[in-house]
Amino acid sequence: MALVNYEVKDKYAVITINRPEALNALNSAVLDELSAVIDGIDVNAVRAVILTGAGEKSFVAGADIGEMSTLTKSEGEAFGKKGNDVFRKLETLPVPVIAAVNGFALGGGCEIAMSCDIRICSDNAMFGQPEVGLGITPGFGGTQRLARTVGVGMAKQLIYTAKNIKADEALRIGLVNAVYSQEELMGAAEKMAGQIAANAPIAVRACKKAINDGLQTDIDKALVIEEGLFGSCFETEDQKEGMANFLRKKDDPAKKKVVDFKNA
Ligand code: CO8
Repeated sequence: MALVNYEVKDKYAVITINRPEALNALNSAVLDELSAVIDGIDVNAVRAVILTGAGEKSFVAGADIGEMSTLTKSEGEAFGKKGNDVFRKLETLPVPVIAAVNGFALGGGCEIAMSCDIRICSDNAMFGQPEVGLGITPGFGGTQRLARTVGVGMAKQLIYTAKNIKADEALRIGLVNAVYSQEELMGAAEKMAGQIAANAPIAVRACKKAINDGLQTDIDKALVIEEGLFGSCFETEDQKEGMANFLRKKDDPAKKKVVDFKNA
């Protein structure tokens, strides 16, 4: 059975980490399969992606502690790089990725969620970076992305204390955007993916690139990045049709229609 399932649903897709007997812990085999699944996404057909975990209990309970327990220094570095490379692929995937966190998101689980554009979770979700309690640092980007996501002080508190937090606290500190019941979570993720997929895909992709690339540089360079991507939209059919539709609507509300963006 696949360790990572991939299902295309209309204009969005769902990736499910499928190792429920180990609470979807990330071993090398899972990371390899996830990497191959991400490589295989047709970002011209798929306009948004949802990442979730199999089973009722866990999104991803971390990197595989059994596999890590015997690593040498160089093997540890290589394992960290393997995870970082896969998570970076997810972060830089041209289309938005929504993490639907359906339970434990600990260590590498919290880290993979932070590589996604948007996080929503179920009310049984639990987040944390327990690594220092295991004698290691967060090694799949946690020391970098947690501070960028929730601020330096809160990130340091979570990482140094290794204390897990529940969904309501994750919402309070801005680690997730919304909390749903377990039953409602996937529906909410799919609704959001559908809303994203209904918008002009080239513009959505340009927004992701502008936000991600802009955050890595100073504001003056960031605004130049935005200007370039904004300008590039004017070469698209979707810009012409999107704006023409607005102007038609203004003239005559009866002409209002939902634009079927062509990704062109
Ligand atoms: N790795 C391997 N197996 C795991 C993991 C894990 N992270 N988490 C759970 N499992 C397995 C358990 O061993 C158990 O297997 P088995 O049935 O064969 O004994 C099965 O999943 C079910 O788990 P539990 O029986 O423990 O379930 P509970 O409901 O009692 O507890 C918990 C759930 C609280 C989530 C508990 O399983 C737990 O604490 N898991 C570990 C969580 C953790 O510490 N995660 C962080 C790991 S470190 C990490 O992610 C570092 C990332 C960067 C690595 C960089 C490398 C260089």
